[in-house]
Amino acid sequence: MAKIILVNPPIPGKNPSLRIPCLGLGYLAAALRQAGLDPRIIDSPALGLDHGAAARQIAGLKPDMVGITATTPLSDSAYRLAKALRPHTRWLILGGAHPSAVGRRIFAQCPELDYGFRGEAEESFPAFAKTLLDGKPGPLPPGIISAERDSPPASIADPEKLPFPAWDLMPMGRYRHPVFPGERLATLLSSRGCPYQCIFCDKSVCGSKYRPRSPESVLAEIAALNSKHGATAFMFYDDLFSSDRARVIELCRLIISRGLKIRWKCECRANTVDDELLAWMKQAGCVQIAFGIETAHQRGLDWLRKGLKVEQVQEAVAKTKKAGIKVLGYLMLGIPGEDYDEELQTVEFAIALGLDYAQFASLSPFPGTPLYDLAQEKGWYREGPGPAPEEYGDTRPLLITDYWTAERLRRIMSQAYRRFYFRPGYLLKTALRPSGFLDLARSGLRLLGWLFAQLRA
Ligand code: B12
Ligand code: SF4
Repeated sequence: MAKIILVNPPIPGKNPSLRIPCLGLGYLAAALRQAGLDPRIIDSPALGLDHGAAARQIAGLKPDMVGITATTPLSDSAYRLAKALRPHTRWLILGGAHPSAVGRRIFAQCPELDYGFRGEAEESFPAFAKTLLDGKPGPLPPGIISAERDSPPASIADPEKLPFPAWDLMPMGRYRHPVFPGERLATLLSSRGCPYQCIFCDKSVCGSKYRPRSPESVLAEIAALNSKHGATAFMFYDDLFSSDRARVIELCRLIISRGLKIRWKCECRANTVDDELLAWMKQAGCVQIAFGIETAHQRGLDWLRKGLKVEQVQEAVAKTKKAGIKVLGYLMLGIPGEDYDEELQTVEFAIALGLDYAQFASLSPFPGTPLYDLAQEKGWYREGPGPAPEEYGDTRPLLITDYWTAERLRRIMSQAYRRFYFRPGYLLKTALRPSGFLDLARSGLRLLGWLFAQLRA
């Protein structure tokens, strides 16, 4: 049978602290299999493969088709791999957030590609892949782009109808996350899509329509991951996990009544949690919630079109902590209209909220976002290495204004991390937690390494 290899490209440069399953490839592989094809997944970051090793391994499999996935920070890495694999496969296709956002521009950047895919691929790609493998490419279905033809992103009407991701094709023993040290990890999407309009968010793949799955289907997926793959730690990566509170409460009720001993984390908007919901989540094993807090300033939140009030953030964090669930805050620095002192106030705000973890990022104009269009219009768009420890890839978009120069961004970023993580109170609290000392040593050393690199730069 024809061989299809789906590839998550290597992450060049920084060694990320997380190894997260590539759900998009898992979903796509399951759909290809359902269509009678025989896909394999090579998850290069999880397997620790660099470009040479990944290319050798894939070429050695003598693939008929190679499908590579790429976000924008990993697009250069994906192109590099595509160029290396060109002589070794008949069909070379790129999907994921990057082609979904930039469309046909991928062919100018990488003429070696045969096709690209925009949007959710499970429904339209498998039949098209069959026609390619049969040597008779049919009409191009929704989502498929070529150097000559664009297409709007394809969309799945009802994610409930999709087969579960092909976990058996993924290196399940290799994934890890600092919140769940030593545990088998799986990720889930219990819904897709989000109607909010945050200026920095790229919704080119999953779109603006919220499409929930039923609690029963999500529970069946958790139970299968637990019994067949030994997963005890779960991370929900929905854009809008908690917006339908009745659905989440029902899922929690099902997890509890099934007696599943699992721990999980999710991402929530601050305007969607309340005491009752949080109590259910805690009882069902939720150990961490991540909130997009972004900034301490209402003016900044409004500029980002976040649709949130500072008070809602304060309330959500306080309620989550009261429920006994840890809080991770995502914060953005380098917002136009906010100056250095105001960004320092954002760092103090993160401390005052009592966040357990904070992830600072520089505001980035990813293609596919309203911020990208604005950055192009104002001449703010640059590309370069990300100025924070978790920002990797060679071509990360940066927002460089007259005020937010690359040097100023680098300074505020390293000051934010130093201030938040190297406080005596924080160090002591972390060291006193069970397994906290190990966590602290691991993440502290990584952060220290990064901070030294900043000082040397
Ligand atoms: C989970 C997640 C992560 C995880 C893991 C990523 C992974 N390996 O999957 C972690 C935490 C590591 C992460 C990190 C980052 N992420 Co992230 N992440 C997500 C999130 C929330 C879900 C990903 C997902 O599972 N999507 C659902 C599946 C169904 O979609 P998919 O993966 O794109 O795959 C579908 C299609 O694209 C297509 N497809 C994909 N590959 C292929 C290949 C072929 C051949 C074909 C035909 C089709 C195809 O079919 C799939 C099935 O429908 C998305 C938001 C979102 N809703 O997608 C952001 C998102 C992908 N992340 C984003 C960003 C910006 C980042 C970071 C840069 C943030 C940072 N800290 O700096 C880093 C960089 C990551 C990287 N490796 O490049 C952006 C990407 C924007 C862009 N244009 O690149 C997104 C879209 C968030 C947003 N809304 O703006 N992320
Ligand atoms: S950042 Fe979150 S809430 Fe805002 S549009 Fe994107 S997915 Fe929706």
